[in-house]
Parts: sequence; C-alpha cells; structure tokens
Amino acid sequence: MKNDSAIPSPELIEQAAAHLRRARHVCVLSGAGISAESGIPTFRDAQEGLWAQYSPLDLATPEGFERDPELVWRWYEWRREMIRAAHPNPGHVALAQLAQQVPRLTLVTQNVDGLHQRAGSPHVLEYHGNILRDRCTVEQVVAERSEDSRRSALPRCAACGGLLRPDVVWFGETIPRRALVEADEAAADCDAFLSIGTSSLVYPAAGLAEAALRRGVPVIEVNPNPTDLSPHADIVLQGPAGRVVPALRQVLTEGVGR
Ligand code: BV8
Repeated sequence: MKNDSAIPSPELIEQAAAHLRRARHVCVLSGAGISAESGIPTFRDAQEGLWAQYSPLDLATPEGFERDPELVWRWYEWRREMIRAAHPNPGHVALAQLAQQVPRLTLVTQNVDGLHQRAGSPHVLEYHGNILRDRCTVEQVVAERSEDSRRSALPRCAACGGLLRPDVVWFGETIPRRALVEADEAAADCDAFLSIGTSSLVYPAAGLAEAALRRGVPVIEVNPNPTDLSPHADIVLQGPAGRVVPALRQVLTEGVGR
C-alpha cells in the first residue's frame, strides 16, 4: 500500500532527532526515493513507457552496452534530459542544512543525478557515479566528447576517439574505490545511520546499513513504503523524504541546546 503523503508523528520525529543530536558522526545513505519529488522516476520506475520493455539489467550492464550501445545511450540521454530539467527538492535541501547541525555527516548516495551537490551538500560520495559525466571506454577516465561526435548517437572521446559511456557504475561493476572505502569507513565509525529513499536491495550499498546495525548503531529509515531494512531499523519514519527530512531538520534546529 503506497503511503506517499502522510508523515510520522512528532514524537517519532523527535525520537529520531534525539539520536542525531547525540551523534558525533552521522552516516547517510540516499537512494532514488529522495529524487522522486524532483520528478525523477526511481530506478525501477525508470522502466516506464517506451523503456518498459527493457529490464535495468539490459540497460545498466556492460553486457547491455556491449550488445547495443546506441540503445543504452538513448536511455541515458532520456534520463539526462529529465535530470537537467529537475531541481533539488526540500528533502535534498534539508539534508544539506542538516549537515551543518551535526558535528560530522557523511553522505553516500546511490543516485547518479547530482541533485545533492546542487542542493548544497558539501561532500557527496557518488557510490554509483554520475550520469552527467562521460567516461572513455579505452582510457577509463572521465572524458570530453570530440567536436564531431557531440550530436552522435555514439559519442567519442576527444582525446583518443574511443567510444564514450556514461560515468556510472553498472550492475556487475565495482564501486569507485574512494567512494567504497570512505563509505565503509563512515559506516564503521558513525554513531547514527540515516537511510533515505532506498529499497535497500542493491549491494554493496545496502550493506552499509547492515554494518551499522551489526555495531548496534541506531538506524533510522525514511521511506513511504516498507523495505527489507524496515524490520531491522530502530526507527522507521514512514513518509516522503521531501516532507520528513525538513521536519527532522526543523526539530534539530528547535532542539538546539536541549
Ligand atoms: C557489484 C547506476 C560486484 C546506474 C546502479 C544477488 C544478491 C545480492 C547482490 C547481487 C546479486 N546479484 C548481483 C548482485 C550484485 C548487484 C545487486 O545488488 N543486484 C541487485 C539487483 C540484487 N550489485 C552490483 O552489481 C554492484 N556491483 O556487486 O559488483 C563485483 C565485485 C568485484 C568485481 C566485480 C564486480 C553495482 C550496483 C550498482 C548498479 N548501478 N545505478 C544507473 O543509474 O543507470 S543501481 C540503481 O538501482 C540505482 O542507482 C539505485 O542504486 C538502485 C535502485 O535502488 P534505489 O535507489 O533504492 O531505488 P529503487 O527504485 O530501488 O527504490 C526507491 C525507493 O524509494 C523505494 O523504496 C521507494 O519506496 C522509495 N521512495 C519512493 N518515493 C519516495 C521514496 N522515498 C522517500 N521519499 C519519496 N518521496
């Protein structure tokens, strides 16, 4: 049952805020749900309309790209257009402000849309890369497009002419080393873990909350729907991030000096 509009009781929000207030280091994991209110379909919803006939595993894998790079580029360009037209929503903004209210906050995002940075979050760990950057498949570095391939369905690297791909992590690919290490360190060091807008199905990202649970660290989940994490979380704030995160930040602000 989708429960997209209700938000949790003030008591539950205060309980969650109390954990954040006591924390020296908060680790946050965000997923597609925090961008849903910016009009960006969640990863699974992204299989809508003409893309419904494809599975993410056809489109977001090296094999899918190998098989039909033009198809994969069409899907990514379709998503890029949506993301360029999107804006950070109150959930992104409140999270950026919340980072100023705790001694240390590490933000790990599974999202590739760059909206946390545009909302002002200072140091974002892009666990799955960034859809707006191109990477050269030959040199394996972020690259610029060659002039003559700017409009091509198969863009090429300005430096070496190699085929470009979106700078995202596909299924079956490893997480960028720095993001992987820093996220693991944050999950191992934090004294509160906040999971926002993720189905907690994709690994190793979903393992971060599990690492916090194993350490007995309070885990707070923000999601309008139940997930695999919900039964294990200390507090489930059932509601949309665009309303719950601002409420959390508000209580943290009011509670200053408590
Ligand atoms: C790796 C970039 C290995 C691309 C993405 C079997 C068991 C366990 C694991 C595996 C397995 N088989 C394979 C694996 C590994 C695989 C995996 O986890 N598969 C899953 C499907 C089972 N993982 C990998 O392949 C990873 N790499 O394991 O490498 C390896 C090791 C050594 C050497 C070589 C290889 C790489 C995974 C990264 C894949 N790339 N994205 C792109 O975007 O195009 S993942 C992609 O899907 C998204 O980035 C996102 O991370 C993920 C979807 O997750 P969510 O973000 O949670 O989004 P979702 O739609 O699922 O959920 C949205 C949630 O929001 C919902 O809960 C909804 O209720 C909520 N919501 C809705 N509205 C709101 C809201 N919440 C708040 N507010 C709202 N308003």
